[in-house]
Amino acid sequence: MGESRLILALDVYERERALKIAKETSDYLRAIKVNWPLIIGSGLEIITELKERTGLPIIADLKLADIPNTNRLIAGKVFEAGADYIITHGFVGRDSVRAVMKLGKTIIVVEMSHPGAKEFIQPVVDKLIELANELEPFGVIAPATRPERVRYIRSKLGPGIKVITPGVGAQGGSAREALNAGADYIIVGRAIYGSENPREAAKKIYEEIRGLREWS
Ligand code: OMP
Repeated sequence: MGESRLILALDVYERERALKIAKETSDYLRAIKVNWPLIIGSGLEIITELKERTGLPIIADLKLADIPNTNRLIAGKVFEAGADYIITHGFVGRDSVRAVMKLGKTIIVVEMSHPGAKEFIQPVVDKLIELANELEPFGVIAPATRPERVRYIRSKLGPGIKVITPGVGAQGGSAREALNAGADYIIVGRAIYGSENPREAAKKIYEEIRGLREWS
């Protein structure tokens, strides 16, 4: 990925709106993350189209959590559409994660950003970190809403594995704090696409974090 450390979560339904926002903000982005809302609203081809129009890498955030064969069937089509990375859950086990990793670059969810993540995910974070260290994916997801957890996860994780943190802005997390805690990239959705001027919103975050040092 290029120089910026900002990833846009493009969680809108409509193709036209998605393409417009992507075009307006692309100068400030490292990658675009596509989740179910956009895929359901605009079809899988939106991945191909966003990639062609912006030249940016596309992260398909499907949070896969199925048996290896189903994960493989889904991931195959999504990589074929042009996705550069897929986000998958780790709690389903090594075999399910390996099925995705065989097909392309993978990001494993280690700890989620919402309050409910404390119920079931946080108690098994050490095991998910262990899984990531063993399988060596491109990166892991950690919560920008809890910088102390980002710091903990970074400290236990192999240096070659990127830490990617959603939860900045609408969920209350700070871009600067997440990066200072060891995140490599931040994910921002509503604070950009929901703003009056998405380009200005992206630029503001880009400029806020530009001077912070790279961790890995
Ligand atoms: P905003 O809260 O609007 O900035 O969007 C955050 C984006 O990151 C959404 O696409 C979420 O689905 C995603 N996300 C989280 O918010 N929390 C997580 O723990 C994991 C993700 C993700 O995997 O990207």
